[in-house]
Amino acid sequence: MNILLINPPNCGRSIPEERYGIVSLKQIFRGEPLALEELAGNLLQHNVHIVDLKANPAGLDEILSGLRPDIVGITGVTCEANSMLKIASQVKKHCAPIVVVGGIQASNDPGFFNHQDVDFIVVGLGKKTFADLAALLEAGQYHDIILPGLIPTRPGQVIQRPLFCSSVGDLVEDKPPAYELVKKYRSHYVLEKLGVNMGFVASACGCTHRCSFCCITGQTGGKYLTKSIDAVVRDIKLLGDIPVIRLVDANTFGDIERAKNLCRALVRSELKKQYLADIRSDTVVRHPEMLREWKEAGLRAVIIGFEETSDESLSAMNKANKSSINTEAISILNDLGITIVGDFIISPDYDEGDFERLGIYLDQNRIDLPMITVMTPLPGTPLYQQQKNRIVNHNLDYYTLTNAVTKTRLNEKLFYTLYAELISSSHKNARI
Ligand code: B12
Ligand code: SF4
Repeated sequence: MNILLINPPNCGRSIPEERYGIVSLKQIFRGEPLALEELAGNLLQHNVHIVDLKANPAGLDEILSGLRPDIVGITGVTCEANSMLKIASQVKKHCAPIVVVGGIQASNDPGFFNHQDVDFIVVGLGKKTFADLAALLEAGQYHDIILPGLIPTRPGQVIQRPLFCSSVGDLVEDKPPAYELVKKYRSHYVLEKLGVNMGFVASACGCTHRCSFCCITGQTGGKYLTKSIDAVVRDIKLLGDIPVIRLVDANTFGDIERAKNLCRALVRSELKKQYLADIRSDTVVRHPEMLREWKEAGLRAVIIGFEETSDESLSAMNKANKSSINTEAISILNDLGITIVGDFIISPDYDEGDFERLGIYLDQNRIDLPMITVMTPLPGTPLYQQQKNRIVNHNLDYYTLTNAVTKTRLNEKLFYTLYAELISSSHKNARI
């Protein structure tokens, strides 16, 4: 079968830019489409291609001029959902392939893709399901296909998210990501602050926590699934001489014994890479000795969801963490010399005092690169259930986490002005 896997272009719209000319809040990140490389790794018996429209926005027309795919797979996050449908429509017009969508938005809000230009929606990790689907289609079976997490579309009818949890078998870890399929785009995948190439490796999927705003739960049904240490080391080796590895897991340190073993395996393998990985602040506080070992193994930076500065706000998000723990983690990481990328979430309910309070916190605590987003009720999350009646902007193009889609308490222009000022002042000494 000819299989084409598509990464949508950088998209997402910006209210502050469109309404107030504030351009500094729009974010453009770079990185390889690991989801598609993982899927492709289990499809190599087919003629499989990846087109990365973030790296080459004209890439779809170019590849379609020489290829008639039998199956098209499209990935995407929430702000890319409308673009995914546009791409589906474009490929359907071109050669009527079977169109399959998957990824974080499809997993959390599959109903959005119940559309005439989409044939199947995949909820969850999908690496096994997609390969099994391709095999059935190749054998000529187009109907009555039942596979874990697979939803055939029925436009006009209501479809339900299946009660499905991914399992460790869905990682299909014996089939590594097909990194070679994005070779021609590799020069685009740079860590801009350092100007060095960065490769992505998934070592674990999902998270057992239940933060109300977070869409990760939808990916595995709340399970934490880990790859074997050997598979992680193998994937890092496959990236060759790329110096910086971003472990893209929602939490690389969700199983402490495994995290220690992974660290020791990295040292033993003498890979000499630098690593960026996500961790919770309570893990840092409970296991500083593990972080010290990881620092020796090459851990350059950690990404931590601090989210808010008060226990009350953390509790309202069901973060299961404390402000004092966040502060202690910052101090431990500063002492260890590990760079901190710190995620914070401002609420559309923020007033001037709230912006000031966060600004003071960021002045007083050394977070090397604060990443500040706006609380967004992403479809499929508990926060969405709480806030759905307050949403004033339903266009998913704006669900970039840098727009307020519920009404701001402050005058909207003032809200975005203070948001932009906070980012600008907190990034003055930013480094990674
Ligand atoms: C790496 C990453 C990126 C990369 C993506 C590289 C790319 N695709 O080009 C970059 C840096 C570019 C990026 C950008 C953004 N990101 Co990002 N990113 C991540 C991160 C850290 C890891 C994703 C990943 O690679 N996982 C590993 C792969 C293997 O897992 P996966 O993506 O879930 O894919 C598996 C399954 O879902 C499934 N699957 C996926 N697609 C498909 C398709 C088909 C057909 C099938 C069958 C299956 C399938 O198969 C895969 C293998 O099992 C996640 C957080 C996290 N830990 O998940 C945030 C995350 C996905 N990003 C997020 C956001 C918000 C963004 C931005 C909007 C940020 C911004 N404001 O600009 C932009 C979006 C791009 C844009 N502006 O248009 C949010 C998404 C929330 C949401 N629901 O929308 C997340 C969850 C982080 C968060 N804060 O919560 N991101
Ligand atoms: S925000 Fe982090 S800790 Fe909370 S559920 Fe999401 S991945 Fe887990």
